[in-house]
Amino acid sequence: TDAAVVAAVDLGATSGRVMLGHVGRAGISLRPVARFPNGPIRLNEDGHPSLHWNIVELYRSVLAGLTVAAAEEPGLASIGVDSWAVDYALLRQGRMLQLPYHYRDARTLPAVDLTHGVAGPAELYAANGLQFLPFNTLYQLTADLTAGSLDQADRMLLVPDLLNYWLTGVAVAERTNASTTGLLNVRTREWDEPLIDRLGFDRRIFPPLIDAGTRIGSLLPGVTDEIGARAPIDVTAIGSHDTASAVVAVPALTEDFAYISCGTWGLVGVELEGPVLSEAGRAANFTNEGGVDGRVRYLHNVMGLWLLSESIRTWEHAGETIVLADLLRAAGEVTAPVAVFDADDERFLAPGDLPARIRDYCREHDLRIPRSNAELVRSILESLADAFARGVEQASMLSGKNVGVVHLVGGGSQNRLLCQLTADRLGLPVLAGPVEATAIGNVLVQARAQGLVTGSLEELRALVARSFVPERHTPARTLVNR
Ligand code: LRH
Repeated sequence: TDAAVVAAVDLGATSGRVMLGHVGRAGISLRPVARFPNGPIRLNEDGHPSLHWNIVELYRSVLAGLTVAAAEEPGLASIGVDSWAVDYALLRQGRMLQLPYHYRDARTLPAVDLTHGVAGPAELYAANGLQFLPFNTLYQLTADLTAGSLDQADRMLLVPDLLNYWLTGVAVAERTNASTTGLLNVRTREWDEPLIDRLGFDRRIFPPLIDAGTRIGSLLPGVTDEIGARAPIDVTAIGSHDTASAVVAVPALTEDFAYISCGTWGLVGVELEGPVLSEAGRAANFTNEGGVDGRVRYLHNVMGLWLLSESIRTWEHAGETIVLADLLRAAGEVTAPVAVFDADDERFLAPGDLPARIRDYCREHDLRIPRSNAELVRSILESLADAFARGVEQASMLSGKNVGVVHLVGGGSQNRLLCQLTADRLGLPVLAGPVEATAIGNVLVQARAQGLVTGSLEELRALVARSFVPERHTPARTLVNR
């Protein structure tokens, strides 16, 4: 045959999906077979609220999606799993010890200081090349260590690795996602054992590393049976960090591109052949995450559509009925100048009343306080566009890479206002889409592993550009004054 069918399991922090991907020389097509919500579940821990992922329910949704996939495509060749980064489960003899924590849980705040008491930020950056985010896995593991829960564990599996383990029985760590732990050495891309030892973790809990494109195993008989497949299906390692898969599917046709992968987070940066470990890059909080084919994702985390979704959740919780399309239209019609706030401010990280925190920020910084939902949304979009533009400019300056075009992929690419505001602030064209970049990147790396497409990331991207033509946002002639 000249077309392979593979299934991409793509789990985001607000929703998950299972997609069937057909890939051949002619192009790629995607078909969603299941979509399901995801979000934190609040539990009580000894009088303290704690935030977790309902990973078992997620796994049930994944199996239900794979059941549909197997029924629709009896020839399904392979499955690949990606998710948000940094979060993990602890296991003992294959048994999960507790529900994974959500990276927005507050337990990491004291853990950051504890960790930095052992290894300071500059030293960590030299070892792992990662931007500082209070929820990087190494801080979470320090929290587990202090809580005593690490003693019992003999394995740590990041979320996609955990699902792969449940699907196949094989426990491995895929490198792109492992690079977000802070425990992978940025030069060797191996577990940094001296650092692991110093932080007091047991080396043996970290599974063997594998690269995207490697076959992990095949579905366990029980799983094959449960999803109604006729024969065991391969599970293939893909860029299991969702952002790594999204960057694979950036439909770039030239070298001079930057990307913004915009979903819950806005990941803004460039792709490089090697890391940049400069002090200026550390000060700007730029990260060197591992990409597919050994590339480096040199990027910065911007708070992203979380600002919008958490505001909407707040309003709905207060009894308002929100229609997203109407809200965005009203935001587009706001003519009064709105506040541009720092979308990176850490106060926006935790769940809860976001509009109140934005208003507080504006009050503290003598900015105009948004007076309606529409003004607040406009303020969010202007602030995101501003942060995106700064991110692209910094990525280019810090890496020396020339940027002539910006690709905005992921859910945010559907937000025309956001794309246009970003183009205006940058004075560069913004090419929007594909929306499902992450699933496409997941599908492509599986298809390449199955031998159905060949070539470099550049060739894969050309294939994406042919199948999903992006929408062009040309910058307004007058540059916005920042
Ligand atoms: C985006 C993402 C991002 C990480 C964050 C935890 O979904 O993976 O790259 O920083 O979630």
